[in-house]
Amino acid sequence: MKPIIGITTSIEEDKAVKIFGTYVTAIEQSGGIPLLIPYLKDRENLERIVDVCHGFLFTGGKDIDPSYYGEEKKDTCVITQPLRDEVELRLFESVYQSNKPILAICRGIQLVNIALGGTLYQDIPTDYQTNIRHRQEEHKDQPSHPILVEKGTPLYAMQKKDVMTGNSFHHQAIKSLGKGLAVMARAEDGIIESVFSTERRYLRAYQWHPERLYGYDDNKLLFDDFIKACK
Ligand SMILES: [Mn+2]
Repeated sequence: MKPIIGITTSIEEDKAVKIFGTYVTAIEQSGGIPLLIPYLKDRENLERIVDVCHGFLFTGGKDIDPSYYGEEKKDTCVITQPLRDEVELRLFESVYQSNKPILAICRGIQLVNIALGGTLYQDIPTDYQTNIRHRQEEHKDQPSHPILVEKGTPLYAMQKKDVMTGNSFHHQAIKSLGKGLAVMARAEDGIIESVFSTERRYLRAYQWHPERLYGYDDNKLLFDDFIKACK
């Protein structure tokens, strides 16, 4: 039976629900049934979605309000979406408790880290010394900076290589790690590009967008591996 995968969406100021179709396609291509999760006010409704789905994809998007990790919002922090923050953090809490598989991408890795008590660099160009452009000028479907995979991690077991090519369109990144998270990969400047949970069945998070890089390395494997874990 194909697993149903709950996908978080961007909840805009005007209440519009948006998502890049690339996430939906990637889930379907790897054998899952995508189900978009809108803004739900009622906690019990969200709980029912957690019951129904077999796995969850936390997607990319705008910055998360720094008050969730105890910091004042700096001017460099871009737009925040209070409704989305509220839904996703509540959803994460419930999914994490359920021990169902989690895949998190871009904003997703940041959300997972914050939900588990970690912090972020609010703006890499001003808060971190680096020569790497984490907000690439190349097209989103093109790779830009290398991803250094750490040996002995699930990502290494999957890819069997030390270096992958990643795309990069983030201006924030993990500063201190959340509870139970371990690093799987970094950029050459030390910025964390991937983590996994040592305390849960399956929680893998990537700062780059594998769903847009199927022609490079085996990025599709990251989705195949997730769907396999959801069965
Ligand atoms: Mn990057």
